[in-house]
Amino acid sequence: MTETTPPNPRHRLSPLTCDAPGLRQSIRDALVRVVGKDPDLATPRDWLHAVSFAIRERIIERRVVTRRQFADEDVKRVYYLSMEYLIGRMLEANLRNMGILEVTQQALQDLGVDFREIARLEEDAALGNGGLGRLAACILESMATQGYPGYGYGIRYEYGMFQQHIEHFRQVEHPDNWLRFGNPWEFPRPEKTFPVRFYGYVVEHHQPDGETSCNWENGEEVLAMAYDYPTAGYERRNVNNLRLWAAKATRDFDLRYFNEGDYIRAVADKNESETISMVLYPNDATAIGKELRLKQEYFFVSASLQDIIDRHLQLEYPIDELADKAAIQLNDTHPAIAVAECMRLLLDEHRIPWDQAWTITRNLFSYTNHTLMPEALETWPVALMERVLPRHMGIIYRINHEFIEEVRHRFPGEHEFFRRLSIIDEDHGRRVRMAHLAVIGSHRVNGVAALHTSLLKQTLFADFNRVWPERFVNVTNGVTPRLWMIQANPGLTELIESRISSDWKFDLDRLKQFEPYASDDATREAFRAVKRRNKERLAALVHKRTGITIRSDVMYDVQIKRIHEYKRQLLKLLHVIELYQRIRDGEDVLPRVVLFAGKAAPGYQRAKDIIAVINEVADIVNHDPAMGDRLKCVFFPNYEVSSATIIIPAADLSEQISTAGFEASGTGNMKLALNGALTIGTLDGANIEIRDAVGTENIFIFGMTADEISAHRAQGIPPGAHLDSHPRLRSMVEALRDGFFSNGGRHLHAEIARYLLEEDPFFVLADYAAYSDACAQADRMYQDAEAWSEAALLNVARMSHFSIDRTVREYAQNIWNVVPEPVLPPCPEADTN
Ligand code: OAK
Repeated sequence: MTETTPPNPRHRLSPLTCDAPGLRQSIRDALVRVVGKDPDLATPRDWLHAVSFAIRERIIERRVVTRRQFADEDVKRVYYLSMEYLIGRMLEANLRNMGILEVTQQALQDLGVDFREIARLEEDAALGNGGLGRLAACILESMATQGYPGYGYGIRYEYGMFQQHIEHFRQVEHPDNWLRFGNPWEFPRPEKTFPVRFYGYVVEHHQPDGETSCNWENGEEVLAMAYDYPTAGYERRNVNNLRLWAAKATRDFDLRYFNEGDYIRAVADKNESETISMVLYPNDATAIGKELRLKQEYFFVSASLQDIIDRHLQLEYPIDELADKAAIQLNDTHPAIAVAECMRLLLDEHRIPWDQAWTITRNLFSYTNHTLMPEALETWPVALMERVLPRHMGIIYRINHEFIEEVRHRFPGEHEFFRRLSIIDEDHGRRVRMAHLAVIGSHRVNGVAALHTSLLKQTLFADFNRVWPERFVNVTNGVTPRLWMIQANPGLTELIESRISSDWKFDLDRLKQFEPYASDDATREAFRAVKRRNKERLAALVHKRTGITIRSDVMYDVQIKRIHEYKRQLLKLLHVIELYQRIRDGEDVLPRVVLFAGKAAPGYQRAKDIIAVINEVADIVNHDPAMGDRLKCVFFPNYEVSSATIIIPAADLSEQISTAGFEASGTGNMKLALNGALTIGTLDGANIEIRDAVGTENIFIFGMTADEISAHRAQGIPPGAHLDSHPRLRSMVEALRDGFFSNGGRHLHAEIARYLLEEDPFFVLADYAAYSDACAQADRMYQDAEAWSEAALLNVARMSHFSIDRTVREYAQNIWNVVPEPVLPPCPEADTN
C-alpha cells in the first residue's frame, strides 16, 4: 500500500529535517523568532507555541505536496460540510500522525522541556457539541490517513463549546475563549474571501429566449474569510485541509465610516456583521430556530460552495462536470441550504439551465441523518426564509413544485401523501422542512447505525422511502483508533504490539489476530496492569478537578456523554442510590466508582437539574462513612475530547443505556469497548452491532427493545406502577422525593421524583428492574478477574468493524464514488537520500 519513492519530483518535500538536532534547532528558532522570547525567560506556554510553530512549517509543507498530488492526478474530491468539528488538542495528534512524536519529545527533552507538561496547556478545539462534531473530526483524520482527497468545511467560531464549571452542585457556563493565546495551527487566508449576501430582493429579467433569469439585489453582504487547518494522515505524508470560515465586515462598512459621519455607529454595525462566526450554539440534537443560526448555516455553506466551484474552474474542469469531480456530504441538515445555494450559483452565476443544474446538484450531494428526535428536526418559518434568503425561497418553491409534480404523476390522487412529502409544512404556520430539502436534493441519504437507518426508513422518511427506496443506505459510524487507542491508551497499544504485528494501526481488521490472547493468562494479567495504571492516571485527574479521592483497585463504571433525558443518566443515578442503600443495609456490595461526565445545553433545564441531582447525591454518598470507600460517585466537570482520552482507557463498564430507538448510533460505546470496557446497554443504536461483534456473552444487554418501547407507550401504564413490584425501587424514589440527598435543593429532588413517577417519558422506571439485574450480572462477572479480562480482551480484538476507516471506505464506495490516492511514507528524508 505504501510506495517507497515519490513518483513525481513535484511531490517532493524540501529537506526540513525531522531528526532531533534539526527539530531542536527549529524549536529554539521559533521560540526566539516567532514567539519572540529569550529561552532563559520562556514559560511553558511559550515552549508550547514554539514547538507548534516548528511543526507547523513541516505540516504545511506536506499539505502543499498533497495538494499538488491531487491537482496533478485529476482526482475526484470529497467535501464534508459540517457546522461542527470537535477536534480536541492538535499538537500531539499532528506529531503522532506525522510520525515525529518521539523525536520531537527527544528534541524538547534536550532543551530541558517536558513534552507532557506543555501539551496539557493546549486548549481543546471544541467547535462542536458531541457525537456529530466528533464524527466529523474522525472522518477528516481517516480521509487523510487513507489518501482520500477530502476537504472539511465549517465555521471558525471565536467561542467554541462553553466551559462547564460546577458551582454549588450546578452547571455554570463560562465562555470558551479558545483563541486568546493565538493558534499556531491555523493559516489565515485573507486573500481567500467570498461575499455572502443576506436580505434584499429578487429582480426577474425576461430573456429574449423566453427564459427568466433572476438577480438577487441589495441586502447586506459579509465576507467569509478562510482559515486553514492542515490535518495529517497517520504515518502518511498526506495532509488534508479543514477550511473554517470567519465573518469579516465588507469594505462597505469601512466606507460608511466616512460617508455617514457616525463613526461609532458604523463600527458597531461592522462588529455586528462579524457576530455570525462568533459562537457555537451549544445545543445537542435540538433545533435552534434563531435568525443568527440560519445566517451561520447559510454563511458557511455559501462560502464553501463558492470555493468548491472556484477550485473546480481553476482546475479547468467544465462546470457541467462538477458532480463528476466532486462529492459533497451534508453532516445532518445544518448545511442543507446548500442544495438551494448550489442551484442559485449554477443558475444565476453560471447560467446553467434549470434541469441540468438540478441533475448536477442531486448527483453532487448526499446527506447523513444523525437523529430521529423530532425536536432536532430543523424547520424554518417561510416568512423568515423569505426575508433572509429571498432568492433561495424562490428556488425551494420550484424544487418543491417539480418534485410534487413528479410524485403526483407516479402516485396519482394521493393528496395526503403529497402534503406529507412537501418541503413546505403547511400545518405549523408554513415552515421549510430542511430534512425534506436534503433528501430531495441528494442522491443518497444515510443513517449512522443499522437500527437507526431501518427506523429512518420506517418512520421519519417512510414516505420518501416509498418514492426512492434505493436512496436510503446505512453507514455505521466508527472512531479513529489513532486517537482513541494509540494516543489515549499507550499501555494497551504496547501490549497489543507485543503480541501481534503493528499493521493493525492502519487496518483495524488485523486486530482480530489479538483474539487468541484473550485466553492467555499472561496477556490478561498484563491487561489488568495496564487498566490499573490507566485508573491511577484518571484518579489523579479526578482528584485535581474535583478534590474527590478514588481508589484505583475497584470497578470504574462510566457514563460519559451529553446530558439528555433519553440517554437516561437518571437510570444510572437510581442504581447509585440502590447501591448506597444496600451498603447502608449492611449488604456486601462490589466496590465501584461511578463516574458521570457531560454538558447540558444551557437552555435545557431538565438536563441541568439532572446534573445538580447527580452532584448532590454524589456529595452524600462520598461523605457517608458507612460507605467505607466501597462507593464513590463522581461528576467529572467540563467533559471534552482531552478528558475523554483519560477517562475512556480507565473504564471497566461502559454505560450505553439510552431508551431503545433514541440513540442514533453512539460512538462513545465504540471507544470504550475498543479500550477494553464491557458495555452495559440497551438494544439501541450501534450497541446492537457491538453485541453482534463481541458476542452476547461479552456484553450486558437489558431492557425493552425499540418495538417494545413503542408497544409499552401504547399501553399507557402510569410510570409509578412499576414501583408496585419493586419495593427497593419504591424506597429509592421516595428517598429522592423526600430530599434525603438534597443539599438545599429539596424542591429539585422532589420535582425529579415527581417527573419519574408521573411523566417518565423515557421509561426509566419501566426499565429499572432489568437494568439493576444486568448491573448485578456485571458485578458477578467482575469478581472473576480472569473471566472479566477475557471478555474485555475479546471486546478489544473484535472492534475492527468500528474503525472510522471502514466507515469512510463505505462512504467512498457507496456514496461518493471516489478512490483513495497512493499514500507516501511520512519521512521527508526519504526524498533527499
Ligand atoms: C446533533 C445535532 C443535531 C442532530 C444530531 C446531533 C448529534 O450529535 N447526533 C449524534 O450523532 C452521533 C454521530 O452520528 C451519533 O452517534 C449519536 O447517536 C447522535 O445522537
